[in-house]
Amino acid sequence: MKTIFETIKTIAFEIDNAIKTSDLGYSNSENSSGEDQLKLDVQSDIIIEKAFASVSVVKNLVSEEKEGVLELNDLGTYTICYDPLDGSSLVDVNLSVGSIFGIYEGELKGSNLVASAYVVYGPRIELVIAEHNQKPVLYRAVGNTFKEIGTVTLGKKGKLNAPGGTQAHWSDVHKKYIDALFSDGYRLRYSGGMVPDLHQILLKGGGMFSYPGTTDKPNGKLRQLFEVIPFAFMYEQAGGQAIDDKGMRLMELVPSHPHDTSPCFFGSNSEILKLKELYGMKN
Ligand code: P6P
Repeated sequence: MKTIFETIKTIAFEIDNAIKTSDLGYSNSENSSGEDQLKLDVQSDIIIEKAFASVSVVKNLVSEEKEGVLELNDLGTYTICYDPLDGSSLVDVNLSVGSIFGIYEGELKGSNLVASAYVVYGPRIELVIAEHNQKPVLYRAVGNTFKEIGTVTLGKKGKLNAPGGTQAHWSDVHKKYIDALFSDGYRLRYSGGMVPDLHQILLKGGGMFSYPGTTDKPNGKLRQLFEVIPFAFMYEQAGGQAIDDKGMRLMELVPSHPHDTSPCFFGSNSEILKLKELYGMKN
């Protein structure tokens, strides 16, 4: 596992350099979710694939930018599901973006997640790694290495509200929930980049990030294997919760297809409790 984390550190510097030096135009292709691919999406995906090709414990790769499962090492142990550059369209307005990694052993489902990691490409490059039975650990790039900063913990209640999805397509109960948070004094913090938006709530010690099912996207937008489950693990290990719109832990998801999505709520305990109350979920 250490080799995987060290490889992610190398990947982080290479993708950060690509962000700063590459062409921001669109490639003439789409990803598996039918989204136009930026050249930077494709380039970041290639960087990651090349980096893990030489890591013997990595058996397979599943990428947001590719359809199926890429077999790397038959004798490997782990499958890494990743979003190489989440929120890449924000690069051309100079906002932060990120890479997300879910490390699985065996069948690709939440309960088989062994560890997760994400990188934030912002004013600084930051990396957070979560493993079982310990708090997530924050690292910060200093020169050409990563310095360990400390652990990440969510408090009981926060002040930040990151409401995703098109508001015109929210359900009445979801609008009621979001309005209740704002009436309680929460501040809007939403950039449209899942990684920096969730990173901010983690580092500020609490709040709610939501991307619900909507009338235009009933199963939400965020992908289970390489966005939702890795961050669900992060939030649970930090002392918070991560559930879907039925109240099920996102760590219990069993995708039927590598690109399946799920409605998702990530938050500290107070915000999740209020969600369950308003949505009428069993506690
Ligand atoms: P919306 C970026 O495209 C992304 O996949 C996530 O990073 C982000 O949280 C979400 O979509 C934003 O979606 O519909 O709120 O613009």
